[in-house]
Amino acid sequence: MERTLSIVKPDGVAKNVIGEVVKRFESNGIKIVAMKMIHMNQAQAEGFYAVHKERPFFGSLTEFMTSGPIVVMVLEGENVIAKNRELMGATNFKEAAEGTIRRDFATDIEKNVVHGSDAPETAAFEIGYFFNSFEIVG
Ligand code: IDP
Ligand code: MG
Repeated sequence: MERTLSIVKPDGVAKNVIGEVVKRFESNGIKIVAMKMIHMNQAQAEGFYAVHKERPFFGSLTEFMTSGPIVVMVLEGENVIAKNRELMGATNFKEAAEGTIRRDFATDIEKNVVHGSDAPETAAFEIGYFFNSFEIVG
C-alpha cells in the first residue's frame, strides 16, 4: 500500500470538477483517506512548491495556487503514486493522453486542474505539509 497527495487546483474547483476528479480516483480503485478544502496564502504556496523556486514560472504558479480554494486529498492504493500520475496526464494538457483528467479539463499548462506527488519522498513531504496523522483515516 502506498499513499500520495492529490490537489484539485483553483481552476478545477472554479470549473466545478471536484466530483469528476474524485470519481476517477474511486472508479479506478483508489481510496481517499483524507480530504479537505483550503485556501492557501502566498507563504504556504511557496513552501509547498519550494522545489520549483528557481523555475521561471514559480511566481505565477504560487500566485495561481493562492487565487482560490483548493481540495487536498490523500490517496491510498497499490502503486497509487504512478497510478494517479497516469490518471492526471502530462503537465501540458496538449500532450496529455486521451481520457486523462488534464486532457479533459485543463485549458492551460499552468492551470492544469490537478497536482499529484511524483515519488515516495515527495508524497511523504506533501502529505505531511497538509495533514497530521489524526486527519488521515485507516
Ligand atoms: P506536474 O504538476 O505535472 O508534476 P511540474 O513540472 O512539477 O508538473 O510543475 C508543477 C506545476 O507548475 C505544473 O502542474 C503547472 O501548474 C506549473 N508548470 C509547469 N511547467 C510550467 C510552464 O512551463 N509554464 C507555466 N506553468 C508551468
Ligand atoms: Mg510535479
